Order: sequence, then C-alpha cells, then structure tokens
Amino acid sequence: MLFKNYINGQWVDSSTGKRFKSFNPADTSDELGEFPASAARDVEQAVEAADRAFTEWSRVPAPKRGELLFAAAERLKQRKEETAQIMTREMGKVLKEARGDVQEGIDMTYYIAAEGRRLLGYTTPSELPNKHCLAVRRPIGRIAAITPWNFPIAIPTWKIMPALIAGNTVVWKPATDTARCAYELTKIFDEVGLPRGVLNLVFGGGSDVGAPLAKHPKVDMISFTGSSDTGREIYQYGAAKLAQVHLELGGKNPIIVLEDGDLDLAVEGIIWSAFGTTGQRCTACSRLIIEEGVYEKLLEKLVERTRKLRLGNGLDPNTDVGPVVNRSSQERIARYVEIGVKEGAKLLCGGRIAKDGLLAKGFFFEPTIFADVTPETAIFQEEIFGPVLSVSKAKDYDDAIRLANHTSFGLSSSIYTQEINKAHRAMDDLEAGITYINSGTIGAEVHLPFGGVKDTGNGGREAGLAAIEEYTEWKTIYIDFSQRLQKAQGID
Ligand code: UN1
Repeated sequence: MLFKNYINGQWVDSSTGKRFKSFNPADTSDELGEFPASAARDVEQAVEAADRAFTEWSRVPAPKRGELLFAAAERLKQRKEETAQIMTREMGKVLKEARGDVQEGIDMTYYIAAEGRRLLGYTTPSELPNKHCLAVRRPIGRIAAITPWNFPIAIPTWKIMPALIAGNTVVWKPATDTARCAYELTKIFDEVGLPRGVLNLVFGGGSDVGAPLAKHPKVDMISFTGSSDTGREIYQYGAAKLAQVHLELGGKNPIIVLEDGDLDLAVEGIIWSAFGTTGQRCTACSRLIIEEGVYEKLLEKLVERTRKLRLGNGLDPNTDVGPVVNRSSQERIARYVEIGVKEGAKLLCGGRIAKDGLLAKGFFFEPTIFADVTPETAIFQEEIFGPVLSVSKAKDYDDAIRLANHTSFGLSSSIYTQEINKAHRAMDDLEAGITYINSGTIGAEVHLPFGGVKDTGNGGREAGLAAIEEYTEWKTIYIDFSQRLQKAQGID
C-alpha cells in the first residue's frame, strides 16, 4: 500500500518521488506500506501550511479546540485494537504493550482535550490602585514534532495534543520505522475535521526532513525525543534562531535493590523494566544495583526468570519479548555485548542474536544479563536500547546511590526497600526526573510530568501540566482604569 504526506489538509506525494518501506521486524516479509522519502521542499510546504493556518487556529476558543481532540480520542479508542495490531507488526512490541501504547495516546488526548477548558493563567494585585494584572497563556506558533519509533502513538500525542490545545500548529516528522502508525494517527485528525494546515505530516529521514524542519526559520519550537547526539544537534539549530527546544533524550535507568527489599517483587519489576518493549524504552532499566547481602540470591532468581522468557512475534499471545526494531539496532546490541565481555563483565545469560526457527525471519536478541559490571565501563555508562541489563554490587545504601547516580543520564530510577526512611531518602538522593519506590522504572502516567535531569534533556518536561507549560508562552496584561498616568516603581 502506498501512503502520502499530509500537508494543508491534503494527502500529497513528496517532491522527490522516492519512497521507503516499513517492515515488520518480527518477519520482514510482512510489509506495512510504502511512504514518501521527502526532502526540504516538502518541509517548506508543510511549514508554510502551518504558518497560514496559525492565526485562525490560535483564535479558535481553546474549549472548541478541545472538542476536536475529544473526537480524536473517541476514534482512537474505537480503533485501539487495530492500531495496536499495526503497531506490533510495525515495531515489534508485544500486543499487550502495543495496546498500552495506544491507551496512553487515548489517555493523553482526553486529558489534554479537557485542558482546553482551563489553560490556566493567573491574576495578581498591582502595586498601584485601580489597576488589574493578569498573566495569560499564548501559543508559541509553528511547532516541529520529531518523534521516535519506540512509542509510536503515545509519544506523538504527548507533543501534538498539548501543542494543538494551546493554539499552535504542527509539522510532524515521525520515525521512518513507524511511518504507518503516524499515518493512522494523522488520518484520525483528518476525519474529525481538524482545519487544514493545523497538523501536517512529512515522512522521511532525519537529515532529509528532520534537519531542514528543525532549522526552518518559521518553526518557533522544536520538540524532539530520541538520542542525545541528535538532541545536541537540534538544540544548536534552535539556538541559531533563538527558538524553543524541548528534548527528551537517553536514559541509563537504575533499579536499586536493598537487602530489606522484597526480592520476588523486585524480580518482577526488573524483568518488566529491563525486557519489556525488548528494553527499547527511554525508561527501561538497564542497570541493576544490588546490595551485597542479597546479590547472589537475587541474581539467581533473576537469571532463572529471564531464561524462561519466550522470544517471538508480538502478535503471538505466548510471546514475552518481541524483536528489536531493525537490523542495525540488532547489530549495535551485539557489539555492546562484545564490548561488555571484553570489559570483563560476567555474561550470565543471553548475549546472542536469536535466530532459531521462525526467529530467523526477523531481528531478535536474547534477553541478556551481565553481572559484576563496574561503573567506568561502556555497558554501565552508554544507552544500549535493547534487552541488556548490567548488574553491579553495592556495599550499602550510600554506595548504591553513588553507583545509581554515576551516569550522565537522569530519566527514571527505582529502589526496592521496606525501610521507610531509606525510601524517603532515595526520593531525594536519586538524580532523576522520575523515581519509583518498590516498582520498576517504567509505567509513567500521562497526567504527571515526564522527563529527566542531566543529559536526558534540557530542563523541560512532557505530559501533565508541564506539557501546557512547554507549549505556551506567557503574556502579561496590565489594565489601568484609574484614568490618569500611574507609574510603577514609585516614580512620581
Ligand atoms: C519512553 O520510554 O520512551 O513510562 C516512553 C513508560 C511509558 C512511556 C515511556 N509510559 O515507560
């Protein structure tokens, strides 16, 4: 099937005439469609459309904009199952997780739709009599949304919905690996009658589409989720034109298990966080830090559970772990395993590309655990984005926190302990945007802020009320009804 860009309310071919295909990573004979490999000219048209649509859209009352979002949420809800199936076929995550991804998109869309009735600003007294002061939210303008493949419905809704409710217009460049999911979401907006030009979709690669979009002088804000390297590049494009840049980048998220932690509960949380979505979440647990008294015992339980995980096509209900997204990702993970072995870590299980039987049809990698990992190694420090867990031993609570924080990233974190004082200390001590107590590192909910410290981002947050903050600018209004010239700061 042939799909097109969506620009100014029309499905249109790209200027290049070139195309790329999207495949099922569990079975590459299954094709999800052909998509335009667009270029700067297509970006130009999309940004122009977003520009033309802006003034009118920004004047639509926010509750009315919310009604369109509500209608979109309703449709996505009706199509949850078919969208989830497409997602599993397109990027591999197991069906129940794909349903969760779509549900996260539905939740976000309903939640943000209702924000149209608030978009709260505030009033405050003036230092002068007979004068009112208020601060209101205004849209920023034309927003570029550049989204990854690992949450192909949820993450786009984190960006597009708050941008739209606030009256911005959007040009969206989705990851090429999940082009079909992007089409499905955009189609819903077309069906509910979003005015033309308000949301535009341009398919294509990072350098052909992402870079010209981020650099475009009429793009006032760039919102990007992806690797730290690309994030740094995009930040510079934004700096050059003084545009706002929102970045959600890598993670190397730790789970700490203390001696008083519930080990069986921890094992469940670790498996879910490390190998769910085949380890391809920014929030995935990739480092496990165990207090020495329970180190061996927990590792034993963990390896036993990990060995039982069944690899396979995510559409098969018996599958626990799906494929990784593509061949280059599979090869990267394999290289990291080699590095880990060379660095002297102990490979406890997994470590290989899986290609027995049907697995040979796609890009699978065995769930992998390294033990005795020391903090200066690449497998402790670098984001692998695959099913690879590095385990380190800590002497005590303080040592565990030191190890957990010994990373340039700071997205999610977790601690298992029954000791209330240590749990509370960890809430402060863990350097991360998100901390879980007695639960894994994944499972963020849409009405709370999402994002990280250190190299995970540049200070912004998605989701929750933070999203409204990101996609609006403050306007301050002074109304003087004294009917004389009043001067602030006590000037006579
Ligand atoms: C991501 O990892 O890229 O908290 C997003 C979670 C999901 C979102 C993850 N709700 O794991």
